Amino acid sequence: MQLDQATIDKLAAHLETAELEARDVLKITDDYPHMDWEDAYAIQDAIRHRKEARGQKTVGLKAGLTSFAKMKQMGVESPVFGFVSDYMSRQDGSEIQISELIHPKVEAEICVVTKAPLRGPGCHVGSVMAAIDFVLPAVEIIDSRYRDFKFDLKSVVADNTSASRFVIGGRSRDVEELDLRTLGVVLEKNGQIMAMAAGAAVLGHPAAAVAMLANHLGARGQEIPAGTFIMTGGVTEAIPVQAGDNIVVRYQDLGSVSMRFV
Ligand code: OOG
Ligand code: MG
Repeated sequence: MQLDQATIDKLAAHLETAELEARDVLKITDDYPHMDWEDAYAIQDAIRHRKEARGQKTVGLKAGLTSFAKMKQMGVESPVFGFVSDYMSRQDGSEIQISELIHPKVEAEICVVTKAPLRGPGCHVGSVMAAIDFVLPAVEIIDSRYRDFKFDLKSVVADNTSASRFVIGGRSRDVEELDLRTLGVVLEKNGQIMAMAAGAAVLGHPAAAVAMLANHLGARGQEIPAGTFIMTGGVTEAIPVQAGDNIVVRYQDLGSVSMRFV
């Protein structure tokens, strides 16, 4: 740790206020170039505590920057982890208010819900597959609080990995019915195909993102409890959206997820 608790709390308030007021800020490593990974996750944890103290429930965990397309788009080379809260959830087919956001982008994600706890170190695709209750599709709406989506990994971790909204839709399936690696995903904006990929785009296998998350938490003495909703990360690059845009993502064997930005 390089930062003291007062600075961690101050940066958490700074970033969470930017989120809640839909205002962009400069990346925090500009002012705190020596902050380390522990500081970055401590700031994210402090944001989570602020939300939970307000009664907002943490309803899922997310892995981000898990596909090559996303890493390339953002110019970074390792995954990051964050959380989603109840107030970020929107119904399939609903309208999403652009005025509450800064510069949103959509991401197509393959998600799982666990039926057994997962604890690293040593978690691998096999242990994750055994712990998956079911698979379901979701679209994440990310909205970095940093100006022009310009950040480094520590800044984005502190900013809860740009978490902002998410829409679960389609239909859930037992994991035995699917091949998560070849599961195809087509992302359309206003009827036009913008991007497509298969599950293997995510670290070779979406379950590998969950294993990484379990190992990351294990290193901090934490686990993924049974019954956790986990987003494994965008399979393609993220697509910017504006008011008036219609998004439909079609998932092989899992139906589709859609929303309209207003
Ligand atoms: C960071 C969050 C990335 C994903 O699925 O890759 C993410 C960002 O790109 O702003 O959620
Ligand atoms: Mg994401």
